[in-house]
Amino acid sequence: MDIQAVDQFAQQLIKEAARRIRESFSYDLHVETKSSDSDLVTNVDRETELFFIEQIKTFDATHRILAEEGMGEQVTDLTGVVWVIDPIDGTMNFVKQHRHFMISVGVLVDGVGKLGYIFDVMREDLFHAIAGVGAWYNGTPLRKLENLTIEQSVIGINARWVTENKYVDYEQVSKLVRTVRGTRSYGSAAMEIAFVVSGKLDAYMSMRLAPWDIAGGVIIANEVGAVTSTLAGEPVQFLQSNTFIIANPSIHPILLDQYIHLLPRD
Ligand code: 2AM
Ligand code: CA
Ligand code: CA
Ligand code: CA
Repeated sequence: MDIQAVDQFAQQLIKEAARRIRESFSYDLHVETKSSDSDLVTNVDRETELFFIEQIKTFDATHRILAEEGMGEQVTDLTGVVWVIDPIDGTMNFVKQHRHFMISVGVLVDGVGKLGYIFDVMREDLFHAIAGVGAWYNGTPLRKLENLTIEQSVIGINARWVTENKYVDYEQVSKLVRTVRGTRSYGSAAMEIAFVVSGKLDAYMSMRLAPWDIAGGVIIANEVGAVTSTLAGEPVQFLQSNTFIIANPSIHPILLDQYIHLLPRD
């Protein structure tokens, strides 16, 4: 695969998809719920995903696409070139706030992340990386993350973490919330990951994320030294949903060892 050519194509494609999403505000949005009242999808999520699939297949018919709304083919292995795409990450923000939603794209070759993109559709801000080459924010190189303490950290965390839940001991998380400098919750996993790789947040954690929420971000994270794993400290997988944490390397082990105590699962 010609990485430079795919990178150029991907950047143009993402910007064009974003332009179409911005235009969609001028026509009717059809909002439906999926697994629950908080799990939303719109015609624009689906249309954007279809646009990606058509354009990628025209670029190279051998490339496969794993995307949230399932408009592509079934992808059950990662051989060859696989694009892992979330056409709109933060659909609730898209519907309610008309901002704070991302396009997230990761390009894998034989299961290894090669190109990663997170694009803020309304701000037209691009975070991207080429594995082994570097990572950029709107063309400016992102720097390696600097060490800091838990007390100096600002952490992306959802309010559910400090209520009773089936994943973690919430009293330990409450202790973390009282220890850190601040907490934030943005409602788009890709946006929070983009903030960690650019040092605007020092960690972000989620009890359940799918491959398309994290693929682009994990590839960018590797280039700046941000550590990604499941909450059990295992490597993240691109074919299944799991718990997720991304953090500055100086606090990742402390978060897992001292503050995130997984509850036994049946
Ligand atoms: P989405 O907007 O693409 O659905 C919201 O807190 C974040 O979690 C968003 O990034 C959202 O992505 C993601 N999310 C929402 N529901 C989810 C689910 N059932 N499984 C995994 N991720 C989910
Ligand atoms: Ca969704
Ligand atoms: Ca998502
Ligand atoms: Ca989505």
